[in-house]
Amino acid sequence: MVERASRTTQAQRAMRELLGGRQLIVVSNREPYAHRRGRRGLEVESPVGGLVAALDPVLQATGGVWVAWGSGEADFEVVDAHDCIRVPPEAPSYALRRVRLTSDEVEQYYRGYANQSLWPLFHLAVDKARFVRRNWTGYQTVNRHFADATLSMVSGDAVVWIHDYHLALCPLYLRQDRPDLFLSHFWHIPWPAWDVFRICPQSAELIEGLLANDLLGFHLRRHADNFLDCAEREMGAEVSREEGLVEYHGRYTRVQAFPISIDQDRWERTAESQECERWMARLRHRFRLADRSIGVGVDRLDYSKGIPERLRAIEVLFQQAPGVRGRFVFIQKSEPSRTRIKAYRDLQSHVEAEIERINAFYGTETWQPVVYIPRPLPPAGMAALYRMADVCLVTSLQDGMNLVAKEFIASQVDGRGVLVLSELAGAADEAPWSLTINPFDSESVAETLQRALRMPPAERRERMQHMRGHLQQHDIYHWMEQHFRAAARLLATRTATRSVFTDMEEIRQQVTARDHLAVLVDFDGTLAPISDPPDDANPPPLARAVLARLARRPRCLVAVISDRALDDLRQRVGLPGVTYVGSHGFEIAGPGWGSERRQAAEVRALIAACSQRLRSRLRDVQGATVEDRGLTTTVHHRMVQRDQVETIRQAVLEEVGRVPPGKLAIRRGKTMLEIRPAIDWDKGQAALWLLEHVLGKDWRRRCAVLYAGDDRTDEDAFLAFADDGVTVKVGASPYPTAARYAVSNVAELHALLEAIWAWVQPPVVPR
Ligand code: GDG
Repeated sequence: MVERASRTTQAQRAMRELLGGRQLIVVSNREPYAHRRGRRGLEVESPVGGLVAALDPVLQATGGVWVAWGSGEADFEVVDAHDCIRVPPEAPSYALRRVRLTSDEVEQYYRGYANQSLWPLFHLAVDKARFVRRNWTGYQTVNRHFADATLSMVSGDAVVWIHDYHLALCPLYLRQDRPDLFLSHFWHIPWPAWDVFRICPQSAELIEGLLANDLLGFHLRRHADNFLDCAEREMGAEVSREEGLVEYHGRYTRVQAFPISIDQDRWERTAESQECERWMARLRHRFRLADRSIGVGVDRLDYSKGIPERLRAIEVLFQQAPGVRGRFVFIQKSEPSRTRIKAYRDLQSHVEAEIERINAFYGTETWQPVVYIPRPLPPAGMAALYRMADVCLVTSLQDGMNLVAKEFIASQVDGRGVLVLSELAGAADEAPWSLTINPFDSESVAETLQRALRMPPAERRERMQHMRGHLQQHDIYHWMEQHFRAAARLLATRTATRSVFTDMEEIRQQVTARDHLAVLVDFDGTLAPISDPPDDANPPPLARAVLARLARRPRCLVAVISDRALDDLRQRVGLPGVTYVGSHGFEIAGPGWGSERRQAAEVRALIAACSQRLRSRLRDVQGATVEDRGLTTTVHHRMVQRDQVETIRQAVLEEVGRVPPGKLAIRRGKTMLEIRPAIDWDKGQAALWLLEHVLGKDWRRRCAVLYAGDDRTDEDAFLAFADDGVTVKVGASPYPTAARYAVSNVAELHALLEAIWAWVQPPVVPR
């Protein structure tokens, strides 16, 4: 329990720090607590979803506000005159502001526009999408209600975090009233390509609404890219794909991917509990599972989850492999969802009829092939299903992420289950250790199921171990921290960047204020002019000279930080006394303590071994190339025949599989697979590590810092020193920068370094 508490506390602390005293307001359609009239009088219900589980403790710590539709039938019996109630009921610590909606509004905004226009269109179920003017009007009205409710709760400086496709217009309405608010929005479903999106008659209005945000998050980079495309084509907005930035009417929106996750720790503990074991025994007995292999599917009953397609594949399995009959039971856990919409009612009857048909046709006296559980199960019951499963089958036809896949991984404490995962679900991008399928191809899904059922225990365990390692590092708290860090970075860009030369006196005071001085500079574009080819880049003699003088001064730490490899960097600068930070901070060597970070050395060795083995394994695959860059290795398959790509993928998985879990990650590109260290590390973190390593934990008290850089990767360092460093952006910025000062070019930076030298050089002592 200790570990769990500390994970939550850690996240709470990080969030509080990143908010920097600002008020946090979360806005979502669903509320974290609903009041209902039950048998025992008023009852409070909390939805089981991951978002509430993650954000509730944060709001409890920061004491913010949650704005949501008051959907419980007794919700407005318990609120105050402002429609607010303090929650959680047992220890009130933040305000829940409930939005009142009439039944017509719910019909038009929620059931109508959100769930019968946007949801189907964005999940490529174009034939199910209906666009009714009345629903659109209702959507606008309700988005205004949400904006008004939010505005009524703002006090001072606030960070507003809006959720999902129900509230696309809310940011615009907020912005119109309060241009100064920091608005962030997370979109939980996919964003389709422009050709699909433009089917929506209100496409321009939706984009305009979302471009009022400062930060817009999607699960995946490709969803973010689709949005950027739409913003460019639909609105003629200025888009930088590389930076993930849109400029529209003089405002910037950063568009970024943040793959959502689950409270891994909570699921794991539930799965390990005795209550879960009791549930496993109960389910085994109740459904006569005996020692049969078990398959599990868990979904809201939604057409995007591919449940009929899944049942079809199971039937094909029984036909393809008659030996499986009697020995395999598939459990489908699905609570009906959105039942007031016809498409959902039709789906429900269809799924029920299919299950009945399969059971009648294939079942025997003693064996029911498919078990359907529509009634609610408590968390321990859900964890029991996941834990006892030999296979979890996720067949989404389109899915933003899919949390079920992650819940299964977290609950697999015995490591015996196999995840069979649709490549059309966002989760597939993060789970190279699953068996991926195309849910539209029932034959091959059935074959994959067979493969999963036959998979040797050692391979199952190994695959599961890798997936669990990844999930441990990428849980819901990691997701939130990433989000808040991005927000903090953007908030820092709001302070206007000033030219160095108008503020020389202020800078002088800052760099001379402490005993020690750290001069940290990026290489390409900062110390050395950008050159093409990059191989020609070298610092001009004057820049080298001033850096050398600074490096010789006592109590002055001079470091050059770059994405170049350490040796390359050292060679180009070639000055003694300078610390070199290469590969974005993975490798660091300083005078007198010249050693790279242990982690980097270890990873480098692992990657080198992987590359070597891959080279020899892929020797006969025509067109495959392995490019070893030291800390990353890329296997290119652009020139490889299609039927050979799977061989390459398998080889990469196996080779990375030899490495202890949690050390290396695989990134899948369109025509390549990249193997890289599974660690979050950037120039900011590297610089902080360096200062602490050289000067000790209390370095902030003892050392003034100047950090200069010219590109996006330097923004992390600008943020790291936002409060008390002199941060200098070199060159014009195509995006808002977190640096406090700017110089126009490399030469101006050198002039600044000369000025600093003049301020800090030891006075000449007369003889
Ligand atoms: C949207 C996006 C994205 C399902 N059936 C039952 C049940 N569940 C729980 C699961 C899981 C949750 O519902 C479903 O989460 P998903 O992520 O799979 O799907 P959506 O509801 O469509 O969520 C999705 C997500 O937002 C987060 O951003 O991943 O892509 O579509 O937690 O356990 N829970 C219980 N009984 C059920 O029958 N108790």
